[in-house]
Amino acid sequence: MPRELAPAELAEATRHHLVYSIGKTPDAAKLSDWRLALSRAIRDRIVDPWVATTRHVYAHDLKRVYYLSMEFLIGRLIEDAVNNLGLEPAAREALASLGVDFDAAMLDEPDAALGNGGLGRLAACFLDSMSTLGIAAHGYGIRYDHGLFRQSFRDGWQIEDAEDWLAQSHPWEFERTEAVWPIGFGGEVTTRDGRPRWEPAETVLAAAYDTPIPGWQGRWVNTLRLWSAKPTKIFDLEPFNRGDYMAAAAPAVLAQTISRVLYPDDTTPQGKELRLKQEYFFTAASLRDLMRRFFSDHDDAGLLPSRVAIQLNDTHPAIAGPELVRILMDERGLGFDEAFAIARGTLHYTNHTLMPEALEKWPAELMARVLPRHMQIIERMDAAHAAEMRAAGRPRPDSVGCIRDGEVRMGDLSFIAARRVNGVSALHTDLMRRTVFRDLHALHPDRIVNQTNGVTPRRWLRSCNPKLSAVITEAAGEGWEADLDRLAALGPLAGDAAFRERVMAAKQANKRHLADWIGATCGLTVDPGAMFDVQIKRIHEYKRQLMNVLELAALWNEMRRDPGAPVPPRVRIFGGKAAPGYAMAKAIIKLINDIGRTINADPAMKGRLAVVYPPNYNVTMAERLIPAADLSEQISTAGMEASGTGNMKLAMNGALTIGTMDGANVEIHEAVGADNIFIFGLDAEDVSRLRAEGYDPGAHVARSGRLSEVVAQIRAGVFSDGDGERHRAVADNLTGHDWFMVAADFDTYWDAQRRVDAAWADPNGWARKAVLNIAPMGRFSSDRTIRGYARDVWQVTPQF
Ligand code: GL2
Repeated sequence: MPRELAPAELAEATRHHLVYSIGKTPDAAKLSDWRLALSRAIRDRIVDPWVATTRHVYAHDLKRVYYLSMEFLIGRLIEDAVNNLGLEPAAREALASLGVDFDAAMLDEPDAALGNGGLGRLAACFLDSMSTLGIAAHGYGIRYDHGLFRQSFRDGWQIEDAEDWLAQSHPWEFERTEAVWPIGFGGEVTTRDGRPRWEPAETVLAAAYDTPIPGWQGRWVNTLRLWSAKPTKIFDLEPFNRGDYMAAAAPAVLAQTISRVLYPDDTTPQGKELRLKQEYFFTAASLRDLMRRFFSDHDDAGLLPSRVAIQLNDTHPAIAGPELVRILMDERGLGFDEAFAIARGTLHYTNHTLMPEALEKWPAELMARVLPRHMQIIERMDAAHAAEMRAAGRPRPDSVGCIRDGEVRMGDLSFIAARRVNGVSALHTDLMRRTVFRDLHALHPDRIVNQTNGVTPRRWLRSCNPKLSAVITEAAGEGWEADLDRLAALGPLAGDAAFRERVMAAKQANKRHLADWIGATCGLTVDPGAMFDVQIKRIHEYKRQLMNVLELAALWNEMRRDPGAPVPPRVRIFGGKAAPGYAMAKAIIKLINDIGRTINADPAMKGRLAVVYPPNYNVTMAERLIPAADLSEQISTAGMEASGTGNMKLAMNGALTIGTMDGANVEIHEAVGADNIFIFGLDAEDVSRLRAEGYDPGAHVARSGRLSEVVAQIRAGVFSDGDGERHRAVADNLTGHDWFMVAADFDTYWDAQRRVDAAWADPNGWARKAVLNIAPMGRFSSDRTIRGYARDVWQVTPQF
């Protein structure tokens, strides 16, 4: 733990940075200047332990973990730094002495939204845990100029605008001008001195920017290294001198395009060639970087698997397999067999979704054109794998292979190039073995392992929910933030009325705070005494926000029919973005907003039912909503949500889950017990059976009076100013196709919601359930997950 810092000392350091790093005087400084100055002052506190960590790793030659991910949804780093270094009291006092509002300064930092959703946020939680546990790790990714788009609503439709997190200087990073790698694309493969030689047609530079990642109490500091694309030449002098400035700048513009934007789509391979280039760009730069580090103190490439573990976060960095083989063969002179064996001892692959459209595939023609040498190596790896299987008496079925039907299959490539392949929840891993990877699993029965996801309790409990954290500290003692199993101490207190009251008082305070924010930002008055019912995640058909809003409309119908019915007041809150190209998800957003507007405008619903959908859901908004949630909606079609992590964050903060037996809900159900969760609907086997039998959504709609009524209202334009056409695509899809089985689950969802109502009517019982949700959450700390990876996948020993 770094030396204690007195508020006066931090205030002085902040003032110093304001003047000498930011170039402003206190009288002229704006909030963002103060925030940048404070960030610099805090960053100074991280550098010494960062250097010490690096020295320790070198001195002990610790095995290193490299986490390669296209996405790191890290949010505001000032919060992690203040929180993990225990600086909040000092920083609060220091800023107060300078006349600056600490909370406003914290919120002033723009979210680094370098990810889409769960996959990217998981990577951020893992960074925090790897530093907290003392694992020698680097995160490697892309320093996108523009992170995930900014969402607003116009007439209830989603509008996207470019996000601009780098508009102000980013105070946490260090540019490393010495760490620059040329990355090639295209061209051809020739032979020189008997060795294949790739001569790319086009080259860009990958320039490194390092962000230190301090763990809990700042004992260990790892590095997140993000790559930015730069041109090899700033501009072409010849056209410039001719006065053709556009032509002079063109090569630079093209190069910079590679790290310009994050693809706002996390389920389908997009933008083809540029996306493939992005993937190769950061993977190749990362491999060169880590291989340089490895060879700086080892001569024997054969040692790589014992010194280095590389984790591929989904298939996006899957080109790491052929790239590593290429480096070992073409640059280090190893034979193919040896190179392939080394790669297969070093690489590991995490699968994050079973949706077939998300397992990346590239046209073989594109791969051969952009990465000709890699295409040769992929063919060779694939042939070697087939030969190996034949020799072992287990010939491959036709369903296996990296190149099939003119496409390169990154899922198969990742699998055959990896030492371990893991799923992200028990159910998901089981389904991986039985469905998408069934044949590969039969060939390699030991390769697939499970590592259920987790979330960092430092950010998702301690920092976002200080009130509940204080109650937990009273019950479990100091230090639970790095030892979350200690929450178990809360279990026996569920029966203690005074304790329950303290937990619920924290919840109530958080709800009041959120209600104020909703009033200020959405112009809606909501009652903090109502149940806050929250569904926050990317908008996707499989996540079934549609089912939620249809039930909401049905509830409205019921409440209007029977105004005296004892329905507890609810505020239903949505948060989430739809991929810009995903028309159905955008149509669902519009429907939510239309139904919400209709309900909110009904005077009879005042104080009884309200709908809130604040635009631009992001990490910071999640930190507001989660501590204030009573009910957590986790209602995906069973078998579709690989794990979910919002489900964990919400339960950890005392929200009760209404959900299907999907992803990590299954394990949450097991942990909290059937009495403390509202499970409903088809399970994964029911879903596949029903699909196989021939699912008829129209029949389900017809059988459900409530659902039919809502569908008829949608078609009649009840929610759309009489315009029956507006939501036709959604209604037609529901009655005619409904791949995600909203109609089949609707009635059991309705029933589960009424069980929720009944439970809410008993405040003591609800509070007890809330405590019994928090108590077993140690299991969903990302520290537990990372210990699992360390032991079962990477074979490294955490230092703490
Ligand atoms: C996801 C899964 O959909 C989600 O269930 C899982 O929790 C996360 C992290 O493992 O990964 N896969 C994916 O592509 N995104 C996810 O959130 N974006």
